Amino acid sequence: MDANVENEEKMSQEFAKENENHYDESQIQVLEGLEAVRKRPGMYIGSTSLRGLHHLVYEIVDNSIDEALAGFCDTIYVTIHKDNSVSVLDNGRGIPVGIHPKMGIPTVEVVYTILHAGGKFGGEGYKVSGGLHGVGASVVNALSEWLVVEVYKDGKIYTQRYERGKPTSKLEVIGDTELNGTKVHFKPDAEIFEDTVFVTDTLIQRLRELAFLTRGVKIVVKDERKEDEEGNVYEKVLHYEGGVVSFVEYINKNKEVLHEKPMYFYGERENCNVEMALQYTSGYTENIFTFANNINTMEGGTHLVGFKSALTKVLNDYARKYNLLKDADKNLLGDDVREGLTAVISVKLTNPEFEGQTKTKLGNSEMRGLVESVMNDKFAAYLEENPAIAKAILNECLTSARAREAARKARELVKRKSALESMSLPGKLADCSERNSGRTELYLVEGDSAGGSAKQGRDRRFQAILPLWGKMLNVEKTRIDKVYNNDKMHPVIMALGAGIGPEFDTSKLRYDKVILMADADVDGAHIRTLLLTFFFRYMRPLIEEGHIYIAQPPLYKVTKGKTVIYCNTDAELDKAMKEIGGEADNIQRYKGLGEMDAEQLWVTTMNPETRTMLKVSIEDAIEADKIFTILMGDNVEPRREFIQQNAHTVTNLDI
Ligand code: 1YM
Repeated sequence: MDANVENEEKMSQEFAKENENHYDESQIQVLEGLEAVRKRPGMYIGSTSLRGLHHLVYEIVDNSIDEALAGFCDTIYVTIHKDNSVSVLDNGRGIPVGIHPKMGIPTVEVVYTILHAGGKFGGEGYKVSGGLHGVGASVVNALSEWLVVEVYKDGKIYTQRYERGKPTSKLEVIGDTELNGTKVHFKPDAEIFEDTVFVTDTLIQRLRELAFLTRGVKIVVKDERKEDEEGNVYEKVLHYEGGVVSFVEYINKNKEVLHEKPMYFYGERENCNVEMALQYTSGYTENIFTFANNINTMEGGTHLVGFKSALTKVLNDYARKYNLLKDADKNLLGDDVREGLTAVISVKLTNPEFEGQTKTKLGNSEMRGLVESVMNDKFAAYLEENPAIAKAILNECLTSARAREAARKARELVKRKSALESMSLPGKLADCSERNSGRTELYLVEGDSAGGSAKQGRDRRFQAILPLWGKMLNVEKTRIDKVYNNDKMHPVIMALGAGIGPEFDTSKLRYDKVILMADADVDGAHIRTLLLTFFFRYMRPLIEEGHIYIAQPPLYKVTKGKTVIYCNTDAELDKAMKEIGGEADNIQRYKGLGEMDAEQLWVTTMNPETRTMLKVSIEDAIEADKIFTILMGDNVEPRREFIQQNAHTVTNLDI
C-alpha cells in the first residue's frame, strides 16, 4: 500500500462523518458495483452452482494467503458453521482501517464494498496475487446474505456488518486486543446460489493445495456440522514444511519411487520465480501439475512447455555424454522421459495472462525461458551429482523408448485398420444409423445377454451397442503397448474412433455420449472401475469434456394393478409403496441387466426422456490419480485401508 494510504490510515474515523460528500460519492459506486455482481454472479465467480459457492471461500482465503506470501501471516482458520456460514481468520496485519484518501471511508470498507478492477490498489513492486487478484472480497460480500468483518489491529477490535453487500453499520471499535489479523464471517445468499451446503472434502482439497503451494503456512479447517462421539468438532490441519516437495510426496504416497527424495529446483528473475519438485516412480503414468500464482493451470502453458523441453534435453545430453545412448540410437522423446514422472511446477509472476478454453493456460512468454533455464542448469547439475539416481532414471526412460517403439507399431496397426472403414468397426458393435456424432450414444454393455436386450430395446437411429465380455484388462498394471494390442480394449478404441494415448482426439469421436451399463453387483462395479481407469489413463479428455456416463438400471419394479413403478434406490421404493397405498401385487428385485427384457430396459434405462444417468467428472485430478493408484495398483495395504474407510458409502451392492 502506498505512503498516502498509510498516512491517511492514521486519521481518525470521525473524518468520514465530516466528509459526507465523499461518502455519498462512494455509496453510489457501492450500489452500482454490487448490483452488477448480484445481477450477473456468473461473470464474477464462474457459476452459481456448488463450484461457485466454494469459490467464495477461496476468494477470502486468497487474501490471507497473500498476507502469508508477504511474510506477515502463518496461520489461517477456516470454519464451516452449523448454519452453513463460513468464517476465515488469519494472523496477518489486519486490513487497513484508516480513511481511504480517495473514497473518504475506511479502507476495509472500500475493500468490502467497492468493486475494483484489478490488483490490490496501492500495491507496488513485486507482488503477486491469486484468484480474482484481491478483488474478490467485495464480490463475496455482494453475494452473501450477511457478512461481518473483524480487524484486529493496533490494540483494537474493529468490526463492520453488511447485508447483500451494503453496510448496515459503520466501522466500529468494539474492544481491545493484543492480536493482529482479520476475520471474515459470511453466509452465502440462498437467493443467488442453487445450493448453499458446503462440501467439506471439496474445501479441503483446494485448501490442501494452497497449503502445499504456500510452504509453512498452517491452514486449520473446522466443520462444526460434524462431531465425533465425544462431541469434538471435526478438524483437519494442513501444514507442509516441504511445500511443493511435500506435494509430490503426497501424490506419490502409494507408488514405488526410483529415488527416495523428490528433487527441488528454484529460480527467480526480476518479476517472477519458479519452484519445482520432481520424483520418478516405477509406474507408467505422467503426473505433472502446474500452477501460476496458486491457480491450477490445467491447460498448461509456457511454464510447462519450458519444463518439458529442458527435461528432454538434459536427459538426452546426459545419456549421450555417458554413452547410455549409442551414436546410432535415436534421441529419447518427451513421452519417454516423462513416463512415471510426478512433478509440481509452481510459478509466481506479477501480471499473469490466462488463456485457453477454461482460462487455465498460462500465456506469459517470459515464463518459458525462466523455467527452461532453471531446469537446464539445476537438473543437469543434479544428475551429475547423483549418478546412481541418474542411471536408474535413464534406465526407465530407455525401456520406455523401446516400449514406445512397440506401441507405435501396435498403434499403426490400429490406424491401418481404421483406414478401411468396413474393417475398422468391431464385429460385435451394433452401430446406430445417425452419422451426426452430436447426439449419438454408445452403450458399453457387460455381457452378451444384456447386450442382446440392449440391441433390441434401443433406438437404433442414435444408440449403438457394444457388448463387452470376459476379463477386462487392468491398465494400471500394463504398459502402453500391451494396452493397444489388448483384444478387450481394441473394440472400444475402434468403436470410439478417436485414437488413444497422446494421439487421442475428441474431435474424431464417433459418439457424443459413452454410457457404461453394467449390473449393480461386484462384477459390474469391477468392470466400471476397469473401464474408468482405462479412460482416465488413456483417453482423459473423454472424462474432462463430459462424454462418460454411467447408466442407472432400476433395482426394483413395483406393480399394483395397471400401475408399474421402477425404483433406483430403497428410498424410491419406500416412496412408491406409499403411492400405491402400502400393498404391491409383486415387488420384483432386479439382480442384473439380464433379467430385463428389451422393452423394460428401454423404458427404465435407455429412453432419454425417462432415464437417469450419472455423469462422470474429475473434480480433482490429483485425488482421482491417487484413488486409481490405490484401487488398481500393486500395493495391497492402502487398498485394504481405502475399502475399510469407504465401505459405508456403498449402497445397493449385491454380492
Ligand atoms: C480473512 C481474510 O483479508 N487478510 C488481510 C487482507 C489485507 C491485508 C492483511 C493487508 C494488506 C496490505 C496491508 C497491503 C488486505 N489489505 C487490502 C488493502 N483475510 C484478509 N490481511 N495491510 C494489510 O496489501 O498492503 C486488501 S486485502 F487493499 F486494503 F490493503
